[in-house]
Amino acid sequence: MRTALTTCPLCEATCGLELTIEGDRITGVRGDRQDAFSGGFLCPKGASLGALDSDPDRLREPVARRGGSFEAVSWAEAFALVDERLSAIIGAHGRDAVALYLGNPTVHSLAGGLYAGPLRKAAGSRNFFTAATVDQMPRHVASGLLYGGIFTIPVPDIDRTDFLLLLGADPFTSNGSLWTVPDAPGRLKALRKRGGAFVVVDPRRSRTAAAADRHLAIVPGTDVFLLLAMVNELFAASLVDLKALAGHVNGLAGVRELSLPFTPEAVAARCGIEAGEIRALAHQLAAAPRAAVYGRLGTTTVEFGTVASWLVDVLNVLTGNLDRPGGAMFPMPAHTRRGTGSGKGFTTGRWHSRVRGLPEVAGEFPVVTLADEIETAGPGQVRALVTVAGNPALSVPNSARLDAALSTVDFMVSVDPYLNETTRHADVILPPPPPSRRAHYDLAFLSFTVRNVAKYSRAAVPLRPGEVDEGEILLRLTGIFAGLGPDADLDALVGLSGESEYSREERLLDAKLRSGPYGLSLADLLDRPHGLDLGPLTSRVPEVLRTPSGRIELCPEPIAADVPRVLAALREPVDGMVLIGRRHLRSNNSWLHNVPALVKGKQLCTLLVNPGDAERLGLADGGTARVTSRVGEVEATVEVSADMAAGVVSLPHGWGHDRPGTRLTTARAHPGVNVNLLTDDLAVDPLSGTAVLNGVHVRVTPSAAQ
Ligand SMILES: Nc1nc2c(c(=O)[nH]1)N[C@H]1C(S)=C(S)[C@@H](COP(=O)(O)OP(=O)(O)OC[C@H]3O[C@@H](n4cnc5c(=O)[nH]c(N)nc54)[C@H](O)[C@@H]3O)O[C@H]1N2
Ligand SMILES: Nc1nc2c(c(=O)[nH]1)N[C@H]1C(S)=C(S)[C@@H](COP(=O)(O)OP(=O)(O)OC[C@H]3O[C@@H](n4cnc5c(=O)[nH]c(N)nc54)[C@H](O)[C@@H]3O)O[C@H]1N2
Ligand code: SF4
Ligand SMILES: [Mo]
Repeated sequence: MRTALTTCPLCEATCGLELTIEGDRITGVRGDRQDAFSGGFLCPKGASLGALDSDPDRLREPVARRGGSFEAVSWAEAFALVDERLSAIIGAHGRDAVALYLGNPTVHSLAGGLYAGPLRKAAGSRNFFTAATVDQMPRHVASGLLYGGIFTIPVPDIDRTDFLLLLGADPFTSNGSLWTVPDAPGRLKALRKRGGAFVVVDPRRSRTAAAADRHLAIVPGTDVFLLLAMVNELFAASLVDLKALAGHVNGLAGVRELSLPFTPEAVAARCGIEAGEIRALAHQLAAAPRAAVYGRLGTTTVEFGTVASWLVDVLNVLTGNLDRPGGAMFPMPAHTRRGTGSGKGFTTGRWHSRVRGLPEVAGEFPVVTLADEIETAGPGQVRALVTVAGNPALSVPNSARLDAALSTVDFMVSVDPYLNETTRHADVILPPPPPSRRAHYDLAFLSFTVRNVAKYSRAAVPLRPGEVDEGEILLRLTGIFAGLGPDADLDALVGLSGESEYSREERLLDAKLRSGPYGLSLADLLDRPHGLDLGPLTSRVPEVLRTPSGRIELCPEPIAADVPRVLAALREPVDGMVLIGRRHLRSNNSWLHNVPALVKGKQLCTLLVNPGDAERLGLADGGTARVTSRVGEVEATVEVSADMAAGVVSLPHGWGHDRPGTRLTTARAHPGVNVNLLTDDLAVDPLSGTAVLNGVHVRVTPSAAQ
């Protein structure tokens, strides 16, 4: 029995873990009290990492479809098959005939962080999709336009702020997103304890809203109006004060102009928030010594996701809170280079999707159009698919259609540890080893931390015979795409030569750290297994900017051009029920439902309905409701809850584990229903191509089966 330190790879909070290891199994998980960043915080998901790690349903070797079922094959056979089939399809139909989907856990692994780029480049296909377009792409577009870099994303400096306005985010449950903030609940409580306050805007009284100083139950999809009205009020009441940013911002007058029609009175009824309340909120934000506005899924996966994401930062700029301690700040990760203060800027639409003509954004197409590209014949049709760490059959809108489309591709390969709703369509599944047997450094999430920190952990347990590291799997696929076959020189693929005591990933990370702002090396991190604290966030404007002007472009043209659409929507009449999503502390997207400890007890996948609506619609707690949208219908268990605003129902995503042909023993016994049978693949935020997952029009009736 021994202990090993690592970082939890499950959500974005990057909690330090102390694992108890017996033989080669994790038999205990504790929060690492000495972790330089998380200080011992742990949630139920992290606590069950051992069960997840040794899940008997996890694939231990590659499988290939033979006839109607999957058979184990050797790695050599698996890669040879992938090479043969992908090369043939590329040879006959070109590179765009192979689509890639990279799912959420890609950004939670060092291998994914290092090799997704080379893989994508070698694939050379325009049919490139990721989870970003069912998640945060509006945030990237807003940052690209404002600052010139899509990863230039400010995070609330939670430990030093006096006031936080959180919209469409539930960090008590999600533990933060694009905001790496281990123990978000503890830090929010500490904010109140030192005399600060936080306000939550959410159609549901989430756990975060329940703990807040104030909860504003907004109508789904209307944050954009609320935020514009706050901007309007800041100008009207002469509360705009850029402070230190004054010499660094273009477009202030344009922003004022855009906000003019959106007075608090004009938006109040549409948002379900009184004009006086909106004014008070703007004044509270302006008056706070140090404050930050933050928006997440409820502001991104909505009809006006990009405009709303932009407005979050506009409010931070107008109140002088961007880039100052206690405001919304830009972290300085140890593995990225310092900026130069200007750059090429950011554009979208450099090419367009074949079927729907949707613009490319950050080199990808909206994943809502993957089914179109598979189904529609003609040159450039998608005939093969590679999925890495993704379960789009559950995660993507109108998933009945996508699920059917997946069964028609000529060849599909999935890098995934499970035979699940998506990978059941694959011809070959390549399973990576479990978390205990891989090294960890958070290339993605260490860029959004509330303090500058760095931490590297080697694998807690060596690979078992026959296991292949995820880095090697991804590079073998890269070699195949590059036309070098399954046995390419993997070091050469990533520009390495010669011998080293370090692994390939360690060498690449070491190089990044050495050219980073702190001049660290891998050895420095190996010396600090609990992580290295590099201090509080510091101001980075203008160095962080990559706009051609070297200034913050506060009123970018593409955004200004979308505001008339916002104004038109403000004037549209609205009625009927709308559907929103939610998360649960014991669930993580689509793939933790096979862990018994996380699904036991009260059912997690329920339709939350406000008591008044339940009575009016004839729905009983524990009964079944039929929910119908433009694209489909589901029958869901009703949970009557005063937490829901009237007219709004909520279903979580990632459920619907009742599909045949999966190997998910526990999840199948707790299937839930798939909310993405209701969400609409035609509904997107046009600037980012991001799906509208919150604010879906539905009809709710008692189930006939009742
Ligand atoms: N209606 C609705 N839909 C949503 C959302 C919503 O709020 N509402 N949320 C959206 C968001 S924010 C996201 S991020 C997406 C997530 O959706 P996806 O990108 O599809 O990701 P997951 O559901 O997390 O599925 C993860 C997959 O990766 C596999 N996996 C786990 N660990 C590893 C690993 O280490 N390596 C590899 N190769 N595979 C691994 C799992 O078995 C699983 O198949 O869902 C989106 N869909
Ligand atoms: N436990 C757990 N943690 C997770 C995940 C998980 O599945 N489970 N997933 C991870 C991933 S991939 C992500 S992207 C993050 C997401 O992180 P968050 O965005 O913090 O997570 P959500 O719980 O989806 O919070 C979104 C909130 O927006 C509200 N909302 C819905 N529509 C609207 C709207 O129109 N306006 C406003 N203002 N609010 C609205 C919902 O009621 C919900 O409370 O969480 C990450 N962490
Ligand atoms: S909060 Fe996130 S990172 Fe921390 S233990 Fe839970 S799942 Fe892991
Ligand atoms: Mo996400």
